[in-house]
Amino acid sequence: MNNHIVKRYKGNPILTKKDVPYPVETVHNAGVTKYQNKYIMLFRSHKRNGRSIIGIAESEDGYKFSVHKEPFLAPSTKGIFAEYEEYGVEDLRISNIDNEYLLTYSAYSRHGVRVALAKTKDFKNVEKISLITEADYRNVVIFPEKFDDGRYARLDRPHSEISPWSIWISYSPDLIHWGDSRIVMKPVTYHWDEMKIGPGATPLKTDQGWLHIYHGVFPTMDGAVYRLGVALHDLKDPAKILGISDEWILAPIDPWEITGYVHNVVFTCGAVKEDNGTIKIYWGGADTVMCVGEANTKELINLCLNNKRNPY
Ligand code: BMA
Repeated sequence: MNNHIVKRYKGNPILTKKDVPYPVETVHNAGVTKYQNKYIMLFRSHKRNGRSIIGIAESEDGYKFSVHKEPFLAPSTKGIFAEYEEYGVEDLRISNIDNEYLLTYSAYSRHGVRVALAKTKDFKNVEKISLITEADYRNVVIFPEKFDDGRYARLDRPHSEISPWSIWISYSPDLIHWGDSRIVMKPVTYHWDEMKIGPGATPLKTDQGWLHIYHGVFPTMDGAVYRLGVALHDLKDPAKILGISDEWILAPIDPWEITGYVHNVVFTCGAVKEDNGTIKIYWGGADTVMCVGEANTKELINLCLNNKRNPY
């Protein structure tokens, strides 16, 4: 077993609703990045009507975060975004590319769930750019670099009856028009991720490939269990998977991961690669609180390469 792969921070949970200066019921599924030597966390909160907004917190050390007075991103009230964000905005990811921060998040409405793209340069002013999927898509992570052909690449998770909840890749010349899509990995039957998988944290560049920490779900008599796994994608051709760890790297164990708004959930939208060979992984516990843990980059790569499961 590899329970030690992610070393949980002793001070978990690092952010809860008590830390938020406006009324919310949860603090979870946050995108995290570094900006001007600080850690920025864009976290999701359920309001008391059950719909979600995105708040912002910052930190000097990646553990102790303070929350800004006002939410960072909320459903639009006019224009095209208003129609598709009516039921809330969720699970934001951050990708730092060309001195801009790309923000992708789920937009819920009566038409289903789509993914929207916004941009910021300073985490103060945000511009909503475009809705970049139809329904039913979630979990878009954009690789933080353009590829040789000058295109952006993203992982996402469409849903269909025939091939449920798998991870796909698509490309774009301009971040708005996406295509050339293909599947990269699927859930595996009677495996910890057999029910569904989806992109998690924005992929991290290493000298051996792009590390992608994703979530996998197993159905039980007591509902679904959300865990985290790791895959390594080719540096030049991210559609090519070099290896996927057969074992999960994180499962709900702490009390605030086992019980909460939705029990038995660890769910990531962000991880930060440090200069000392470690990765800080941030995850929502039971859709209620934010947690952090540290993994060793080499160990994660070894898991992908030496103890593989097939992509599908
Ligand atoms: C998924 C999403 C996530 C959530 C998870 C567990 O389908 O809604 O935002 O963390 O379920 O409830």
